[in-house]
Amino acid sequence: MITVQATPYPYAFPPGKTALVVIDMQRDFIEPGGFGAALGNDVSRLLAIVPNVAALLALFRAKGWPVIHTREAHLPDLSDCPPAKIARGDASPRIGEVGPMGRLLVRGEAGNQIVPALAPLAGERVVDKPGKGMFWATGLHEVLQAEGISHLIFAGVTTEVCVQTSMREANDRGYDCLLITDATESYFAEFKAATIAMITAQGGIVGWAAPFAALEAAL
Ligand code: TIU
Repeated sequence: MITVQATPYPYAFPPGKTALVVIDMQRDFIEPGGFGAALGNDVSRLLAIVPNVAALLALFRAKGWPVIHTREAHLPDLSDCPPAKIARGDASPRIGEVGPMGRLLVRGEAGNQIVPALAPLAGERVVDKPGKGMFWATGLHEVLQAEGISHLIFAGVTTEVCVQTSMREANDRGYDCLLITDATESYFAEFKAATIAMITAQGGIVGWAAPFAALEAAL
C-alpha cells in the first residue's frame, strides 16, 4: 500500500488495483466556444489546471498504472440523452446544437475531443458517458470489477458536477476515492471549495482529498 497525506486522514491505495480517472477534460468545457462557454461560464479557470492534470497523467504513465479518461458525450441521434437533459437551460444553446467546435456534447465532434495536451495514449480507456456520472449507462463498473480495481484517484472537470457525481457513484459502488485538489476545477471557486469540504466531511463520507504534491511525496 502507498499512503498519501490527505483530508480527512491518510489515504492508502494498492498499486495495481488503483486507476486514475480524468473526468471530461474535453474542449467542450475547457476551450472558448464549447458547451461550458455556451452556458455563460469563464472557461479560463478550467484551462489553468491542464498542466497539473498532465503531470498527474505523466506520473501514472511512468508507473504503468491504469488510466481512464471520460468524456461527456452523446450519440449523434441523441437517443442516449434524456429529453429533460436536452431541454434544460434558459436561452443557452442546447446539447446537439451546432457551435464553433461542432455539435455540443456529441460524440465525434471537434469539441468533444480531449484537449491535445491530455490526449489519451493507446491502451488508456476512454469512456463516453451520457450522464454527469461515469457509471450511469457505461458498463464501467463491471469492467473495473473484472480488472480488480478497488481504488480510484480523480482529476478533471467540473469539480461539483461530473467529478463529484462520478465520485459519489464510485463511493456507492465500493471504491475508495481520492480527489486531487489542484487537478480539478469548477467555473465557480466557491463550488469547488464546497465540494471538497462536503466529500471529506463526516470522516470522508464520499472520499479523500489531497494536492498533487502529497501524491508525489508518497511515492
Ligand atoms: N456545467 C458543468 O459545470 N459541468 C458539466 O456540464 N459537465 C461536467 O462537469 N463535465
